[in-house]
Amino acid sequence: MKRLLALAALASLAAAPVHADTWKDLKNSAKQQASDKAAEQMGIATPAPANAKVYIIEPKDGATVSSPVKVVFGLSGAGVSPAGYNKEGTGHHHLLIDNPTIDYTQALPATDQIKHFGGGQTETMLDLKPGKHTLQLLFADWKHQPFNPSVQSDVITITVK
Ligand SMILES: [Cu+2]
Repeated sequence: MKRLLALAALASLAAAPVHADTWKDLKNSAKQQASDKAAEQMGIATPAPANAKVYIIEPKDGATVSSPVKVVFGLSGAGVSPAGYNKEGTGHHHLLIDNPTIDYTQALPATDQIKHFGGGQTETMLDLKPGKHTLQLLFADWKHQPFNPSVQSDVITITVK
């Protein structure tokens, strides 16, 4: 009887390697999902990718432009992923219009002054009223929360005719 049990144990051990990778993958993906959920609920900031920089390629600071304004987003030292997709070293762009107040410990709300580009877009056409406006890029993680330290561009000022 003891011997049979030992044999059965051996047989299950022998069968194990076939499924080991799948099991490990399942376990890792379950672990990842749990930690993603915890990070989201607790508002844990993702460490900024080393050397990540965002900058506004277009329009130039001080430019006079007409609406809609083409805004082109520049990024180096990191990649772009759609929102909701937690891939290390990536995030998505947010455009801050006319200096909204930002809570860096929370997911960014979507407002008239805080535009999300969760599809992974790297440029946009922006409707702006005539007058002076400021623009700034803020790069944030998969859950729309700014990185720690935050990755943001200089503030530029433009005049819309
Ligand atoms: Cu977002």
